[in-house]
Parts: sequence; C-alpha cells; structure tokens
Amino acid sequence: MQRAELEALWLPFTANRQFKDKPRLVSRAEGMYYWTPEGRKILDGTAGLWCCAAGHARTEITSAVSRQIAEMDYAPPFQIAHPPAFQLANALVKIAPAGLDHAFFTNSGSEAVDTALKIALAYHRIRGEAGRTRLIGRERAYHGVGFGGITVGGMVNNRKMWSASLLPGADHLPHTHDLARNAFSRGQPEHGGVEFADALERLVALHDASSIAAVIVEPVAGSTGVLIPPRGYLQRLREICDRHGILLIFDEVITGFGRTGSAFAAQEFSVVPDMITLAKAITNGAVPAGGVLVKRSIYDAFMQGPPGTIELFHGYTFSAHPVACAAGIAALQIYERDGLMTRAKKLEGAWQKAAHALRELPNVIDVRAYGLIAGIELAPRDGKPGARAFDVYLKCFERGAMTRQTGDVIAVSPPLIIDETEIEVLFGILGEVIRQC
Ligand code: PXG
Repeated sequence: MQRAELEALWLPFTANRQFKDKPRLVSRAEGMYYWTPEGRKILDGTAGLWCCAAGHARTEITSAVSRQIAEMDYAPPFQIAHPPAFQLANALVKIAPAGLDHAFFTNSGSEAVDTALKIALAYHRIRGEAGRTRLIGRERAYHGVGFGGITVGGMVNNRKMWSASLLPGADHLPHTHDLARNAFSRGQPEHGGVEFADALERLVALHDASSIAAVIVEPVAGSTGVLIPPRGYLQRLREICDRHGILLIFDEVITGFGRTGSAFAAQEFSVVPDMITLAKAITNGAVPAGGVLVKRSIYDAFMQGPPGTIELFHGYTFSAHPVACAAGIAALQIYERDGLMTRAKKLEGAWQKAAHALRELPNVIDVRAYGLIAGIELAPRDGKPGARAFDVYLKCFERGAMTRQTGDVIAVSPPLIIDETEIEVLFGILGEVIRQC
C-alpha cells in the first residue's frame, strides 16, 4: 500500500506515525498462522490478541456465520429475540461455574465491564442499599476503555488524560506483582497472596462496607504484562467480599474459554465470583461479541418489580447480534469437541519448559507462565521503559512470530491448538531475538 492510503486510518493503541513509516500488515490467516500481503508466514503467538482460541478461519465458524447472515442478518434485541441468542446463552451457562446461570450480551470486553459495573450498582440500589456506589479495581488492571473500565483500571496512560472525568469514589487494590519474592515462579507464585488480598479489608475499614458495591479483578492480568494470582489471593478476596456484602466480578475477557486450562479461571482457581465478563474468544474472534455471566441471585433481584416493567434500562443495538451468536455457538462446539478448554493443561509441561528456558538469557528478569500464557519481563534498556521489549516485538515479527509487548514485558498467548513443535519454534524465535536486543 502507498503511504497516502495509510493516512485516513487512526490506529488504536498504536504509535501511528511510526507505524505508517514502516507498516506491519497481515492479510490472511489460517490455523496457527498469519500471512503478510507479500506472502510471508507468521506464527501467531497471541491468538490475535487472545481471541482466536481455536486458531484462525475455522470452517465450522465461517459456515455458521454465512448461513446466519443469509438466513437473518440482524434483528433488534429489545422486546424481541431470536433462537441463536438463547442457544448461545444456554451454551455459555452450561460451561460456566455453577450458579452463574444468566448471560447478558455486549459487543466487546469494554462494554461487558461497564455492563457488569452498572448491574452491580443497580443491584444494590434495588435491594435498598443505594449507598453502595464505590467500585474497587486494582493497580495495573486493564478493564477496557469505557469510563467504567478506566475508572477501575490501573494503567496510568489509559487514565491520565481523563483523570478528572472518571467515576466518583473508586479505589484500587495494590497489584500483585512482587518480583523480589516471586520472580521465575512456575504456575501460581507462592508469596503474598493473602497479604495482597487483605488490602481489601483495609479499604473496607477506610470507606466502610456500606459504601462499596463491587470489586473487579482479572484472575490473570494480561495487558499489564501477565500477572498470575499468588496462591490464596482470589480465595481471600472472595472471603472478604462475602463478609461485607460486596460483589466480586472476575474480568475473564482474556482468561475465558480455556486459556488457563479450565473453561474459566474461576473454575481453574476454584473461586466463584458473582459475575464474569467475557469477550474475545467467545466467538473465536470471528465476530465482535462480549457478555456478562451473572449469578442467579442477582438476576432474581431484578425480577421482583411488577411484571411488564423493564427490569434493566441497559443494552446495545448489537446485543446478541445473530451473526455473533452463530459464531459463538460454532466456536463453543469446536472448543468442546476438540477438548480445547483443557488443552492448556496437557501442554503445560512443554509450555513451562520452553518459557523458563529463556531465563538464562541476558536481560531476562522474570518469566511467568500459566496455562497457555507467558510473560517474559526484560530489564529496561538505558532507562527507557519498554524500548527493549518493543525491539524484541518488532524483530520477532520480522523473524516470523507475532508476540505482544506491554511495557518491559513480552506476552505470548497462542491459539490453544498449538502443538509442542510450534511451542518450540515460538520460544526459539523469542530466545534468538532477546539475545540480540
Ligand atoms: N478486560 C480485559 C481483561 C481485557 O484484557 C478488555 C477488558 C477490553 O476488551 P475490548 O474488547 O473492549 O478491547 C480487555 C482487552 C494485550 C491487550 O496486549 C489486551 C486487551 C486489549 C488490548 C491489548 O494483552 N484486552
């Protein structure tokens, strides 16, 4: 493409001018690979940003999508519905942790987060606890880019331009990253779980439980550079929320659908939240969609008013879009049929071994991995945060592997169909590149 043709597009979360000087384009995808317009093959180490769990261009999904778009392209979601919406809700509830048996649909993770936060606030209000308005997030958290999501989020660049416009009254738990004690952990880090979670007890003491609506956390934080919950952390958060009548929301936008080795991280870590937010792999990335899984007691609380009144004044034109639902149903069928929800467990040995082999390389200050996720933290070069990791990311792309860079961390999260040879290739390229950077 010519430089002039690149101008009109404003790319999200991208250094636009740098990108347009040297664009990286992909134009085809299948299975574990992308191809550039020139035909260069690139191993997808990111599942297209955590989306394509079953790999790219699955024919079952493409056929389901084309059948649906021909049959009924769109239908309004308010006061009317269509069978695929119910089918996808039922399929999700079937694999969800027990008790989370209602699904509300959105189009993205950001919308799922804002929906869950709004449900939490409304839930307390309709139950007569209107004072519970405070939302608790966590340092280094990523919950999308809506005002709710950036309020509870904890990544400074995503917040600072809008710091005066965030939702009022929010507070944040400390993040759980503890390099001094937990560097090079395999699986869940040993240290600090209970102690980090007990910070919630201090926020309750500071603000009083009667002002707190909900706590939202990513069970494994992704965007901030792969933070795996230390042992006991999520359990302790659950206990404290229960003690004080606070709702616990797991943002499973990246951990949902087998990424950790269970369908949801809630099951993997044996902690059941009150709501789960979803997106990305819900349709294998084929069509935008997201959703919130909600506990029955929350749904029931809304169903108390006089019949005929709308219980929740919230929803999107594209909630439960028929084409997204068709993609979602087909994706879930593949995940189940091919055992993808638990495949990360089978590959865990090979994954951990390959990731931790990078430990010996220069400038690698941490390797952390869980399920089919890994984060490799690098020492910043010349005091410039992120510069070395960005170089690694660029060189990996040139060498034929797509990875993700965030700060000083390289994150990888391939499609769950990856095999042991591809794992070796991915970490092999990463290793060679890190040596040069
Ligand atoms: N919650 C979490 C936990 C996410 O990871 C969102 C919400 C927002 O989803 P939408 O669909 O609105 O983008 C996300 C998004 C990365 C990376 O590098 C991850 C995301 C977005 C951009 C980059 O890991 N996740």
